[in-house]
Amino acid sequence: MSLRSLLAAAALLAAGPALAQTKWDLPAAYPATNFHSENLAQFAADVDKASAGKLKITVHANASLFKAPEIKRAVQGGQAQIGEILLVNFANEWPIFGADGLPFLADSYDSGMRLYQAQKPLLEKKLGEQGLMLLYSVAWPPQGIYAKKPIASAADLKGIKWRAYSPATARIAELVGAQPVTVQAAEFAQALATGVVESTMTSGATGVDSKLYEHLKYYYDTQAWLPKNAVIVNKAAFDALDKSTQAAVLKAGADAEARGWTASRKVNTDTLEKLKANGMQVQPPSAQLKADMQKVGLTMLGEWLDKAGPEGKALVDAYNKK
Ligand code: PCA
Repeated sequence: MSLRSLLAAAALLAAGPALAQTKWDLPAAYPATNFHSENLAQFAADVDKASAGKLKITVHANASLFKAPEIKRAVQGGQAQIGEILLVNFANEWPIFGADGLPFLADSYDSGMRLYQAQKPLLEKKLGEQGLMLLYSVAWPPQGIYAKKPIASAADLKGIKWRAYSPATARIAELVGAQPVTVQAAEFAQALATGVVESTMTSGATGVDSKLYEHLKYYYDTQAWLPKNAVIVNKAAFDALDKSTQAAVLKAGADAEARGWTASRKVNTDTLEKLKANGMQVQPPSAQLKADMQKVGLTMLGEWLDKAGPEGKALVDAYNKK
């Protein structure tokens, strides 16, 4: 072998691992400091390590690659190989995606986990039919009401400009006579600063992410529901990985799910403290406000059951049995 071909062979060998490297993009909708995004960063690092650098996943936080409602389609179409979605954003596509957005159906971490277990086989089947895989899913902290002025009952929400993030949160606004404006988390701070919206229902986590305390004074901890993010993978991209890399992704996903649910509980406590430290009044809802919101929840459950049909009824029955 000539020196030149030896050098060429050596160069090829050196390039070997690089040739075998796969790169995935992971669009996500929430800021890099949000606990879901931090969990994604840890997940990507775990996959990198467990695959010995064969799969590199780049997390694009804060809707920098795709806007929240576009992420699912991007992963389906293969523009991104993996992505994080808010399931309730897709309730109009299929009601089961919206089950964890129904007020007071599952309103604690324990019941939220039971609802997830009941939902999971259905989610896996539906996503499977769409060429997608459910890798893992983590609940946001419980949802409460943010407002500028004290809210003693739902009547105090009449006419208020209400930021919605999903079909269900827009429906709540309609039912209490508020004016819904759909604004995703990445644009929330600006919408609030410019007066496009003046109230919302979301978690303490998003309250801190978007510095809602700069404009809003009251938080009513209604603990109404715990919507979930889900990390979904393009099935063809997954199938193209070698077996050991596939195993690394699945293991890192399972670890991220367990880590995420634990983090969510802590974030709930920590962020409500941060809202207080930044001057917000964080209170339980009055009996009247709670009763009003429960009534809204019952109306919405009825509407949802009508839309979701036998599949929805089976889901609620399975959840109640767990
Ligand atoms: N934060 C997200 C969804 C649910 C939550 O707690 C948001 O407000 O957009």
